[in-house]
Amino acid sequence: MKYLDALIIGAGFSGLYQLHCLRDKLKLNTLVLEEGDDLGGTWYWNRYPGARCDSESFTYGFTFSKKIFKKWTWKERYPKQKVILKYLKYFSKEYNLKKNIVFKQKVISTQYFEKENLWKIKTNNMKIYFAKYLICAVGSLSSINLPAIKGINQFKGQLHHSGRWPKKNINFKNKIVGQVGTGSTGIQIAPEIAKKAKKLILFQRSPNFSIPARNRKLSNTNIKNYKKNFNKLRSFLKRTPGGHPFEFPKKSAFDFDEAKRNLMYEKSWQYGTLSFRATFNDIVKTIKANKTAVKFIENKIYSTVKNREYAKILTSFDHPFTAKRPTLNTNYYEMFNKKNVELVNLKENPIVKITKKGIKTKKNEYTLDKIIFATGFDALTGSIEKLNITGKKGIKLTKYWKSGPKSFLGLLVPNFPNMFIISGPGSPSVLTNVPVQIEQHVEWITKCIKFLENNKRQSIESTNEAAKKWQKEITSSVKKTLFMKAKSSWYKGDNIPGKSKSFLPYPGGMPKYRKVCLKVEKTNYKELKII
Ligand code: N01
Repeated sequence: MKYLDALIIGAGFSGLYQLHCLRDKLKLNTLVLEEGDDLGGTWYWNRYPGARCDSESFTYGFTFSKKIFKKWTWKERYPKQKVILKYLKYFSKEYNLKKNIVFKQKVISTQYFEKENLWKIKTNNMKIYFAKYLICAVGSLSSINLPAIKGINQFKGQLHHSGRWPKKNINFKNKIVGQVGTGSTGIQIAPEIAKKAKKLILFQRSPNFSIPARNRKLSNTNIKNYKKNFNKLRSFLKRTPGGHPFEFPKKSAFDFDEAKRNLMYEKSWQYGTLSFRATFNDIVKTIKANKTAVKFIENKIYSTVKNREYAKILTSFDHPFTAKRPTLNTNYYEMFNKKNVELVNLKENPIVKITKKGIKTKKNEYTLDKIIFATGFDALTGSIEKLNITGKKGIKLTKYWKSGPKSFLGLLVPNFPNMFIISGPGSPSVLTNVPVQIEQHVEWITKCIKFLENNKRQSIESTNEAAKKWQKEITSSVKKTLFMKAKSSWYKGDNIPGKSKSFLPYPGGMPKYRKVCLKVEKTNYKELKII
């Protein structure tokens, strides 16, 4: 049994920075519990072939310290999973963080004791910790979604989910591989498997929009420049809605004739990055402008994929561009020109079951050596709910969130005092370049705890009114976007059977969100319940 000031769950970007802030700045007795056997969070688990971040490397890290920023060198435009892990290890070493992290500790329950004002945290090793502050730094995309397809346990070959990829190398040579899922992950894995496997059969339910990443090595001049411009970059990333290094222009798609518009799309297409959506200011706002981007992307797919039937399947979009998370790719569409790649349209030919030998669809049976599920996550709420959290008066978080997550700013939840969530539901989180959001959350939490400690307060908690008001803000913000036009999207919880259907992240953009958070802090958290 151990008594702590603060206990953090998760040793990814957010847990590591939070540990540094609470332990080194506030001098609190702080500990991190981590399920994995090393740090890294999302980047520890997602070690599938082709795993790479699609934010540009020099923006995908901490910016609170010039020294930390400058000492580390990103060598490619987009960092590989292994490189991100190295970066986090570098960060951890700089602040000697590992000494306050306990690995292989899966939290199985957490409970708040009102009289003692303590959280009790239990792990799978039956270790028990008590802490005044509980910080959930468990990541928005950590709880995997392995669909409950009939017969899934029958398969005799190897079956893997991208989000729990084994450490041991998987050999695809001379193998027939089935892959289910074509989101950001699936689009990265497939071209890598296709390079090695005898055959890759890709099972697509809905096509995703994908823009060429155009990864490359950074030149010495690139590296020198991004380091030199640290101050500018840091303030720029704080100004943009998604914490990315691009802004939306003033120009509408209709300020230009079709020929000029397509030239501008072409320029963005050749440039790569997630900034394609910011070619014009109205792509993400109006269906009419959005359709011009969709048409351009469809034409690109038709001009790349030689098999007309495949091109048709890959362009059978059921949502506007950006209504679901757009993806970046390296040779994804080109891959369909390989002889060893087959595309199955699950919309016309759905999976019926998984058998001992492979996947049986309505029309065929596919014999496979391996099945890869790139089927995503129980996003934003899944990893928090798995902590089995009980708040005041025995209130269970899972029950409290049954009809949708309720929180204030995604940071605090009514009835769960002194519990903070980093990048949780109700915050911009997955709609941003995540480290930018994480940094803002960690700093807000640190200042809040400092306020409580300096003023000798016991606890802070969101009121029901504050959480309701915030939910209204999310609902009204999302109306100004195209997100709700997607028939089915994990942003709305559609991918998990039985999950409540509400828009999960805050869609109003980082600058607006930052302003609200700052106001709460500057007014001494007066709309919250402080004891
Ligand atoms: O997961 P997804 P992901 N039968 O949910 C399909 C981040 N990320 O792991 O669209 C058949 O997006 C599903 O089909 P549909 C990023 O934020 C970042 O790819 O629901 N298919 C879809 O095709 C991203 O958005 C990076 O019809 C089923 C796929 O599986 C988020 O993580 C890299 C199915 C799931 O796509 C999640 O991405 C990777 C079923 N039963 C991820 N169930 C980078 O930074 C689901 N699908 C680069």
